[in-house]
Amino acid sequence: RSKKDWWKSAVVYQVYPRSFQDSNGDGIGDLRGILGRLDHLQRLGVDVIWLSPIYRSPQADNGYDISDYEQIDPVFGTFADFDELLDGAHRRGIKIVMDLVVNHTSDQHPWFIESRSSITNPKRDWYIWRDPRPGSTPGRPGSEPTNWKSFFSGSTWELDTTTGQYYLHLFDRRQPDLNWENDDMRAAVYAMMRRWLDRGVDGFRMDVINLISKDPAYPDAPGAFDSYGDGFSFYAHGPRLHEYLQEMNREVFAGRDGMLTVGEMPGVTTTQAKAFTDPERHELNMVFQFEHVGLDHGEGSKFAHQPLRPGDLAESFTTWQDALAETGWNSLYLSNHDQPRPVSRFGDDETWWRESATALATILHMQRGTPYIYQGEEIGMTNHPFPTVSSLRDIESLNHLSHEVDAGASEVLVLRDIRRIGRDNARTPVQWTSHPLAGFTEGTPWIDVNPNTSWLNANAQYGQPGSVFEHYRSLIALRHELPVVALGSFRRIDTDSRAVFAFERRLEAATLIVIANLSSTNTRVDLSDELPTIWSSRLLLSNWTDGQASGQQFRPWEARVYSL
Ligand code: ISL
Ligand code: CA
Repeated sequence: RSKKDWWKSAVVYQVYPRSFQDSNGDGIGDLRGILGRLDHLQRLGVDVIWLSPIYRSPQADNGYDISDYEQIDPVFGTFADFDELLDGAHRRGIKIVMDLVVNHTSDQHPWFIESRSSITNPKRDWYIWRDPRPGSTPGRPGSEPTNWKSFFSGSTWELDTTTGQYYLHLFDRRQPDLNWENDDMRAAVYAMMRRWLDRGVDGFRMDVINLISKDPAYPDAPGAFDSYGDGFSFYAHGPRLHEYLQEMNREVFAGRDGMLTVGEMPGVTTTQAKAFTDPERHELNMVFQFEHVGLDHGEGSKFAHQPLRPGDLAESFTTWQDALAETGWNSLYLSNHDQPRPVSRFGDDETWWRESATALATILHMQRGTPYIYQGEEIGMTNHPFPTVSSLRDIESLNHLSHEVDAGASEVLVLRDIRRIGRDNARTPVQWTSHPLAGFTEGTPWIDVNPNTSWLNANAQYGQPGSVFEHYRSLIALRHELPVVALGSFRRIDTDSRAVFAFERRLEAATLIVIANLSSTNTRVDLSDELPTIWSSRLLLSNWTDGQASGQQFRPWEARVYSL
């Protein structure tokens, strides 16, 4: 195994600091809280922590709105706390990768405060300013420079009355987009990144990095005049994206070994992902693609629902495994801080909670690529039954709610959609204990704890054979022990059932066969043509731990890994 490509055999764990562990009773997770839980991560066996933003921020989008890239937000702690955490992680052999949010800043960042102060300010061009549409009344819907719809509802443009121009914000109006066309701005970002690497961090997860280069013509999206249209094809994957990533490589990463880079790329295609992660091009180690987390999105909005069909998930995973088989590298994930909980979304969190959580983990961790575990996923945390709109915290959900209600929708129905797909599902506190506050805080948590912490918590799972936690631990250990898990080739094996995901992994003399029943009913798996002797092969791992695995009969969500 080459040391240079260490990240190919690594498992990454995402910490969303606000919801991980509070150490001082203010109800908000913090750096000292993470420090106190490093034993959990070491026990799980992960190699890397990806730390969601801890920089100074007004917290409009929980830290994805940064007002100072080089300070720690006081709510999370101090630089002394940060250095202690970095050191504590490194002493345990765990690296730390920082979140890098440079498509936009907070509107409270000094760069933006300067930029908005006058048209002639030297930082004016660090953001994206445009005149109102000619002949329109500035401030009125329809006078925005383009008709693009924001990720967080409404227009992507906000009128700034100081100068009468609009600024672009693909996300909330408090998250103005940086202008990557500006050389000085890019140089400032690279210098900031170098200072973090000098401090000892091990790489970056780059927030919406495929949005930093926009179509310089700023065309309208096709669509009705008075409603906002989908401008994605104009603001994503712009003409200079590859150039910027290569420049960043030269300016920031050249001469530094052992770094990990992963670019978050909503809407990225397999062809594009292959190019971004082709080592010859010196851009990124891997990207987060979004295909499988869009399978249940309806037309036009994530809040519109389209039920998953059996086999959809397996088909999508297979597409990506096949596409990046020769060139490039996949990241693998079931969830993150923007997604609902996978056991509730893809599994069966009522009848087959443990079985479906472990089956989903098995099919993910047995693929080729670098797996990412989102905090709480390793104990099978579920969606939260948000009872009322007052229990919601997420800016995306709250903006969506107010836009829909203004447009005449029923609050009850909007809340139903948010409960299913909203980001707050991922953001309830990690459930460490059975105490009503889950061991997360001794104060008032900033967002409610899921009441199921009474039985669903880490303490109840440590050392318990077959628990979700112990299953994740086994999967990670298997990846570290057997090079075939991280590096082997992937080949899907067809069976006659849509609910079954079966595949082969192969590296030199080693062959693994993974078979999972991704449904809540008993299923027969017929492999008599392809692998007639499979049922007498060595069973390496199973999520039904009763030792009763019986050949081709698969019980609900039964997942097995055989070694040939
Ligand atoms: O959450 C999503 C689904 O609605 C995504 O569209 C998400 O907004 C997109 O993946 C970008 O996410 C990243 O940038 C956002 C931030 O709010 C997210 O938390 C972050 O992961 C803006 O910085
Ligand atoms: Ca705290």
